[in-house]
Amino acid sequence: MKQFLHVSDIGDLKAALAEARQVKAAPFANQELGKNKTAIFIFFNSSLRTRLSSQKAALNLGMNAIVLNVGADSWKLETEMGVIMDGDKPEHLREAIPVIGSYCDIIGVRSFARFESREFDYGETILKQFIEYSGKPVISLESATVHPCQAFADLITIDEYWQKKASSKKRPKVVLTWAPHPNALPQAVPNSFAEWMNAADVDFVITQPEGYELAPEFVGNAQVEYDQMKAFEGADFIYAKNWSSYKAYGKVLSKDRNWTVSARQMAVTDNAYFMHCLPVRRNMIVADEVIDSPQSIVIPEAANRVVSAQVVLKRMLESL
Ligand code: AN0
Ligand code: CP
Repeated sequence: MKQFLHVSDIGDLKAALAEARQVKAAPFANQELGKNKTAIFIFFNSSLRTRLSSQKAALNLGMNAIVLNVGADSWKLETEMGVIMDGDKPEHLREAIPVIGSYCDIIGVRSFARFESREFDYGETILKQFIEYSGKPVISLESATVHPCQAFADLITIDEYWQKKASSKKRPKVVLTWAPHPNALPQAVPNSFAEWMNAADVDFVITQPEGYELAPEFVGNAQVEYDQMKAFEGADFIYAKNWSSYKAYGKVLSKDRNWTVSARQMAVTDNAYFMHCLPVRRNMIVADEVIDSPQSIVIPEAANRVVSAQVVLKRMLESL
Protein backbone atom coordinates (compact mmCIF):
# COMPACT_ATOMS: atom_id res chain seq x y z
CA MET A 1 0.00 0.00 0.00
CA LYS A 2 1.56 3.31 -1.12
CA GLN A 3 -1.06 5.74 0.14
CA PHE A 4 -3.99 5.67 2.54
CA LEU A 5 -6.70 8.23 1.87
CA HIS A 6 -9.72 6.32 0.59
CA VAL A 7 -11.57 3.09 1.31
CA SER A 8 -10.40 1.84 -2.09
CA ASP A 9 -6.78 1.99 -0.85
CA ILE A 10 -7.45 -0.84 1.62
CA GLY A 11 -9.12 -3.16 -0.90
CA ASP A 12 -11.51 -5.87 0.27
CA LEU A 13 -13.16 -4.79 3.55
CA LYS A 14 -13.81 -8.33 4.81
CA ALA A 15 -10.09 -9.11 4.47
CA ALA A 16 -9.19 -5.81 6.18
CA LEU A 17 -11.54 -6.60 9.09
CA ALA A 18 -10.10 -10.12 9.43
CA GLU A 19 -6.60 -8.62 9.54
CA ALA A 20 -7.75 -6.09 12.15
CA ARG A 21 -9.00 -8.93 14.36
CA GLN A 22 -5.62 -10.69 14.03
CA VAL A 23 -3.68 -7.52 14.85
CA LYS A 24 -5.91 -6.85 17.85
CA ALA A 25 -5.53 -10.41 19.18
CA ALA A 26 -1.73 -10.43 18.76
CA PRO A 27 -0.46 -6.83 18.58
CA PHE A 28 3.23 -7.74 18.89
CA ALA A 29 3.24 -10.60 16.36
CA ASN A 30 4.92 -8.57 13.59
CA GLN A 31 7.79 -6.88 15.43
CA GLU A 32 10.36 -8.14 12.93
CA LEU A 33 8.51 -6.39 10.10
CA GLY A 34 9.17 -2.94 11.54
CA LYS A 35 12.71 -3.50 12.79
CA ASN A 36 14.99 -0.62 11.72
CA LYS A 37 12.07 1.08 9.99
CA THR A 38 11.02 4.62 10.86
CA ALA A 39 7.65 6.38 10.66
CA ILE A 40 7.48 10.18 10.80
CA PHE A 41 4.14 11.69 11.75
CA ILE A 42 3.74 15.36 10.78
CA PHE A 43 1.10 17.45 12.52
CA PHE A 44 0.03 20.82 11.14
CA ASN A 45 -2.92 20.70 13.63
CA SER A 46 -3.70 19.55 17.17
CA SER A 47 -4.36 15.91 18.05
CA LEU A 48 -4.63 13.54 20.98
CA ARG A 49 -5.82 10.18 19.57
CA THR A 50 -4.21 10.25 16.14
CA ARG A 51 -0.82 11.24 17.50
CA LEU A 52 -0.76 8.64 20.28
CA SER A 53 -2.44 5.76 18.42
CA SER A 54 -0.17 6.17 15.38
CA GLN A 55 2.92 6.09 17.59
CA LYS A 56 1.60 3.13 19.57
CA ALA A 57 0.78 1.22 16.36
CA ALA A 58 4.31 1.87 15.02
CA LEU A 59 5.88 0.74 18.31
CA ASN A 60 3.74 -2.43 18.32
CA LEU A 61 5.21 -3.23 14.89
CA GLY A 62 8.77 -2.76 16.17
CA MET A 63 9.21 0.55 14.30
CA ASN A 64 10.73 3.79 15.44
CA ALA A 65 8.23 6.66 15.51
CA ILE A 66 9.04 10.36 15.31
CA VAL A 67 6.47 13.13 15.65
CA LEU A 68 6.92 16.65 14.30
CA ASN A 69 4.57 19.49 15.18
CA VAL A 70 4.91 21.97 12.33
CA GLY A 71 5.22 25.55 13.50
CA ALA A 72 5.66 24.63 17.18
CA ASP A 73 8.80 22.46 16.86
CA SER A 74 9.89 23.13 13.27
CA TRP A 75 10.19 26.13 11.01
CA LYS A 76 6.87 27.46 9.82
CA LEU A 77 6.36 26.06 6.34
CA GLU A 78 5.25 27.94 3.23
CA THR A 79 2.79 25.81 1.27
CA GLU A 80 1.96 27.99 -1.77
CA MET A 81 4.06 27.59 -4.90
CA GLY A 82 5.47 30.65 -6.67
CA VAL A 83 5.30 33.07 -3.74
CA ILE A 84 7.99 35.55 -2.72
CA MET A 85 8.93 34.26 0.73
CA ASP A 86 9.28 37.58 2.53
CA GLY A 87 6.73 36.73 5.25
CA ASP A 88 6.91 34.75 8.49
CA LYS A 89 7.65 31.33 6.93
CA PRO A 90 11.38 30.58 6.56
CA GLU A 91 11.06 27.20 4.77
CA HIS A 92 9.05 25.86 1.83
CA LEU A 93 7.20 22.54 1.81
CA ARG A 94 8.99 21.79 -1.49
CA GLU A 95 12.30 21.31 0.39
CA ALA A 96 10.87 20.13 3.71
CA ILE A 97 8.98 17.17 2.19
CA PRO A 98 11.92 15.45 0.45
CA VAL A 99 14.09 16.12 3.52
CA ILE A 100 11.50 14.41 5.76
CA GLY A 101 11.25 11.59 3.21
CA SER A 102 15.00 11.02 3.41
CA TYR A 103 14.77 10.35 7.16
CA CYS A 104 12.01 7.73 7.18
CA ASP A 105 10.21 4.83 5.49
CA ILE A 106 6.57 5.88 6.01
CA ILE A 107 5.02 9.36 6.49
CA GLY A 108 1.74 10.29 8.17
CA VAL A 109 0.35 13.81 7.75
CA ARG A 110 -2.34 15.74 9.63
CA SER A 111 -3.34 18.81 7.66
CA PHE A 112 -6.91 20.04 8.19
CA ALA A 113 -9.10 21.90 5.73
CA ARG A 114 -8.27 25.61 5.82
CA PHE A 115 -11.60 26.90 4.48
CA GLU A 116 -9.83 29.57 2.39
CA SER A 117 -10.76 27.85 -0.86
CA ARG A 118 -12.88 24.75 -1.48
CA GLU A 119 -10.77 23.95 -4.56
CA PHE A 120 -7.53 24.05 -2.52
CA ASP A 121 -9.02 21.84 0.23
CA TYR A 122 -10.89 19.38 -2.02
CA GLY A 123 -7.81 19.08 -4.23
CA GLU A 124 -5.97 17.72 -1.13
CA THR A 125 -3.23 20.17 -2.16
CA ILE A 126 -0.98 19.66 0.87
CA LEU A 127 -1.26 15.86 1.11
CA LYS A 128 -0.74 15.45 -2.64
CA GLN A 129 2.57 17.31 -2.35
CA PHE A 130 3.71 14.82 0.30
CA ILE A 131 2.71 11.96 -2.02
CA GLU A 132 4.49 13.53 -4.96
CA TYR A 133 7.70 14.81 -3.37
CA SER A 134 8.51 12.48 -0.44
CA GLY A 135 9.11 9.25 -2.37
CA LYS A 136 7.58 7.37 0.59
CA PRO A 137 4.16 5.85 1.38
CA VAL A 138 1.85 8.51 2.84
CA ILE A 139 -1.03 8.14 5.34
CA SER A 140 -3.69 10.81 5.82
CA LEU A 141 -3.98 11.42 9.56
CA GLU A 142 -6.96 13.69 8.73
CA SER A 143 -6.20 15.79 5.74
CA ALA A 144 -8.44 18.40 4.11
CA THR A 145 -11.24 16.06 3.01
CA VAL A 146 -10.71 12.63 4.62
CA HIS A 147 -9.87 10.89 7.91
CA PRO A 148 -9.44 7.25 6.82
CA CYS A 149 -7.72 5.97 10.01
CA GLN A 150 -10.82 7.13 11.93
CA ALA A 151 -13.30 5.60 9.48
CA PHE A 152 -11.45 2.28 9.46
CA ALA A 153 -11.45 2.22 13.30
CA ASP A 154 -15.18 3.06 13.20
CA LEU A 155 -15.84 0.13 10.86
CA ILE A 156 -13.82 -2.21 13.10
CA THR A 157 -15.90 -1.02 16.07
CA ILE A 158 -19.22 -1.47 14.26
CA ASP A 159 -18.16 -4.97 13.15
CA GLU A 160 -17.28 -5.92 16.76
CA TYR A 161 -20.43 -4.54 18.38
CA TRP A 162 -22.73 -5.86 15.65
CA GLN A 163 -21.45 -9.37 16.39
CA LYS A 164 -22.00 -8.76 20.13
CA LYS A 165 -25.57 -7.59 19.50
CA ALA A 166 -26.46 -10.89 17.76
CA SER A 167 -29.45 -9.23 16.04
CA SER A 168 -31.82 -11.14 13.79
CA LYS A 169 -31.43 -8.37 11.17
CA LYS A 170 -29.20 -9.13 8.20
CA ARG A 171 -27.36 -5.82 8.33
CA PRO A 172 -27.07 -3.06 10.94
CA LYS A 173 -28.74 0.29 10.35
CA VAL A 174 -26.04 2.94 10.77
CA VAL A 175 -27.00 6.63 11.03
CA LEU A 176 -24.59 9.53 10.63
CA THR A 177 -26.14 12.59 12.26
CA TRP A 178 -25.01 16.20 12.13
CA ALA A 179 -24.97 17.84 15.58
CA PRO A 180 -24.34 21.44 16.63
CA HIS A 181 -20.95 22.97 17.52
CA PRO A 182 -19.85 26.58 18.08
CA ASN A 183 -17.07 26.52 15.45
CA ALA A 184 -16.65 25.67 11.76
CA LEU A 185 -15.33 22.10 11.65
CA PRO A 186 -13.99 20.16 8.66
CA GLN A 187 -16.04 17.63 6.65
CA ALA A 188 -13.20 15.07 6.71
CA VAL A 189 -14.66 12.80 9.43
CA PRO A 190 -18.20 12.58 7.98
CA ASN A 191 -16.82 12.33 4.41
CA SER A 192 -14.69 9.30 5.29
CA PHE A 193 -17.36 7.74 7.51
CA ALA A 194 -19.85 8.01 4.61
CA GLU A 195 -17.35 6.65 2.10
CA TRP A 196 -16.55 3.63 4.31
CA MET A 197 -20.18 2.93 5.28
CA ASN A 198 -21.25 3.05 1.63
CA ALA A 199 -18.63 0.36 0.95
CA ALA A 200 -19.52 -1.74 4.02
CA ASP A 201 -22.32 -4.26 4.51
CA VAL A 202 -24.67 -1.87 6.37
CA ASP A 203 -27.84 0.15 5.73
CA PHE A 204 -26.54 3.69 5.83
CA VAL A 205 -28.50 6.90 6.46
CA ILE A 206 -27.19 10.47 6.74
CA THR A 207 -29.30 13.06 8.56
CA GLN A 208 -28.57 16.79 8.64
CA PRO A 209 -30.29 20.17 8.46
CA GLU A 210 -30.77 21.79 5.03
CA GLY A 211 -27.52 23.27 3.74
CA TYR A 212 -25.30 20.67 5.41
CA GLU A 213 -25.28 18.16 2.51
CA LEU A 214 -21.84 16.58 2.12
CA ALA A 215 -20.02 16.56 -1.23
CA PRO A 216 -21.86 14.23 -3.68
CA GLU A 217 -18.80 11.99 -4.15
CA PHE A 218 -18.95 11.14 -0.43
CA VAL A 219 -22.75 10.91 -0.10
CA GLY A 220 -22.71 8.26 -2.83
CA ASN A 221 -25.68 5.92 -2.51
CA ALA A 222 -26.44 6.80 1.12
CA GLN A 223 -30.04 7.53 2.09
CA VAL A 224 -30.37 11.20 3.07
CA GLU A 225 -33.08 12.13 5.60
CA TYR A 226 -33.67 15.67 6.86
CA ASP A 227 -35.93 14.58 9.75
CA GLN A 228 -33.53 13.43 12.47
CA MET A 229 -36.16 11.52 14.49
CA LYS A 230 -37.25 9.62 11.39
CA ALA A 231 -33.63 8.79 10.55
CA PHE A 232 -33.04 7.40 14.06
CA GLU A 233 -35.98 4.94 13.93
CA GLY A 234 -34.73 1.38 14.33
CA ALA A 235 -31.04 2.38 14.15
CA ASP A 236 -28.34 0.07 15.55
CA PHE A 237 -25.53 2.64 15.52
CA ILE A 238 -25.74 6.41 15.89
CA TYR A 239 -22.62 8.24 14.73
CA ALA A 240 -22.73 11.93 15.69
CA LYS A 241 -20.46 14.61 14.28
CA ASN A 242 -20.53 18.30 13.55
CA TRP A 243 -19.36 19.62 10.21
CA SER A 244 -19.52 22.97 8.49
CA SER A 245 -21.39 23.49 5.23
CA TYR A 246 -19.91 22.17 2.00
CA LYS A 247 -22.25 24.25 -0.20
CA ALA A 248 -21.70 27.53 1.67
CA TYR A 249 -18.15 26.37 2.10
CA GLY A 250 -16.89 26.38 5.68
CA LYS A 251 -19.89 28.30 7.04
CA VAL A 252 -21.81 27.55 10.27
CA LEU A 253 -25.48 27.71 9.19
CA SER A 254 -27.07 26.35 12.38
CA LYS A 255 -26.34 25.81 16.06
CA ASP A 256 -29.76 24.28 16.68
CA ARG A 257 -29.53 22.28 19.90
CA ASN A 258 -32.61 20.26 18.93
CA TRP A 259 -30.03 18.25 16.94
CA THR A 260 -27.97 17.49 20.08
CA VAL A 261 -28.18 13.70 20.51
CA SER A 262 -30.19 13.08 23.69
CA ALA A 263 -32.33 10.31 25.24
CA ARG A 264 -35.31 11.66 23.24
CA GLN A 265 -33.79 10.59 19.89
CA MET A 266 -32.08 7.45 21.24
CA ALA A 267 -35.50 6.20 22.45
CA VAL A 268 -36.71 5.56 18.88
CA THR A 269 -33.61 3.53 17.92
CA ASP A 270 -33.19 -0.23 18.27
CA ASN A 271 -31.20 0.28 21.49
CA ALA A 272 -28.45 1.80 19.32
CA TYR A 273 -24.85 2.19 20.28
CA PHE A 274 -23.61 5.79 20.36
CA MET A 275 -20.37 6.66 18.53
CA HIS A 276 -18.25 9.79 18.07
CA CYS A 277 -14.65 10.17 16.87
CA LEU A 278 -13.78 12.50 19.81
CA PRO A 279 -12.92 15.15 20.88
CA VAL A 280 -16.58 15.79 21.68
CA ARG A 281 -18.33 18.80 23.21
CA ARG A 282 -20.75 17.46 25.80
CA ASN A 283 -24.28 18.85 25.72
CA MET A 284 -23.62 20.40 22.31
CA ILE A 285 -23.02 17.27 20.21
CA VAL A 286 -24.35 14.75 22.75
CA ALA A 287 -26.15 14.96 26.09
CA ASP A 288 -24.34 13.58 29.16
CA GLU A 289 -27.16 11.03 29.58
CA VAL A 290 -26.23 9.45 26.23
CA ILE A 291 -22.43 9.61 26.28
CA ASP A 292 -22.42 8.32 29.89
CA SER A 293 -24.91 5.53 29.14
CA PRO A 294 -23.92 1.86 28.69
CA GLN A 295 -24.76 2.23 24.96
CA SER A 296 -21.91 4.71 24.45
CA ILE A 297 -18.90 3.01 22.82
CA VAL A 298 -16.74 6.10 22.25
CA ILE A 299 -13.84 4.73 24.36
CA PRO A 300 -13.53 1.30 22.65
CA GLU A 301 -13.96 3.19 19.36
CA ALA A 302 -10.96 5.39 20.20
CA ALA A 303 -9.01 2.32 21.37
CA ASN A 304 -9.52 0.80 17.92
CA ARG A 305 -7.54 3.68 16.41
CA VAL A 306 -4.40 1.71 17.32
CA VAL A 307 -5.75 -1.31 15.43
CA SER A 308 -6.64 0.59 12.25
CA ALA A 309 -3.30 2.43 12.23
CA GLN A 310 -1.45 -0.83 12.81
CA VAL A 311 -3.13 -2.62 9.87
CA VAL A 312 -2.28 0.31 7.59
CA LEU A 313 1.37 0.55 8.75
CA LYS A 314 1.71 -3.24 8.50
CA ARG A 315 0.48 -3.26 4.91
CA MET A 316 2.79 -0.39 4.00
CA LEU A 317 5.77 -2.17 5.59
CA GLU A 318 4.90 -5.32 3.64
CA SER A 319 4.98 -3.38 0.37
CA LEU A 320 8.21 -1.43 0.96
C1 AN0 B 1 -11.63 17.97 14.23
C2 AN0 B 1 -12.62 17.81 13.09
O1 AN0 B 1 -13.80 17.97 13.31
O2 AN0 B 1 -12.21 17.48 11.96
C3 AN0 B 1 -10.90 16.69 14.51
C4 AN0 B 1 -11.74 15.49 14.72
C5 AN0 B 1 -10.97 14.22 14.76
N1 AN0 B 1 -12.33 18.38 15.42
C6 AN0 B 1 -12.17 19.55 16.01
O3 AN0 B 1 -11.47 20.39 15.49
C7 AN0 B 1 -12.88 19.78 17.29
N1 CP C 1 -10.46 11.33 16.50
C1 CP C 1 -9.30 11.98 16.33
O1 CP C 1 -8.68 11.95 15.25
O2 CP C 1 -8.84 12.62 17.44
P1 CP C 1 -7.58 13.59 17.55
O3 CP C 1 -7.94 14.84 16.80
O4 CP C 1 -7.38 13.80 19.00
O5 CP C 1 -6.40 12.93 16.90
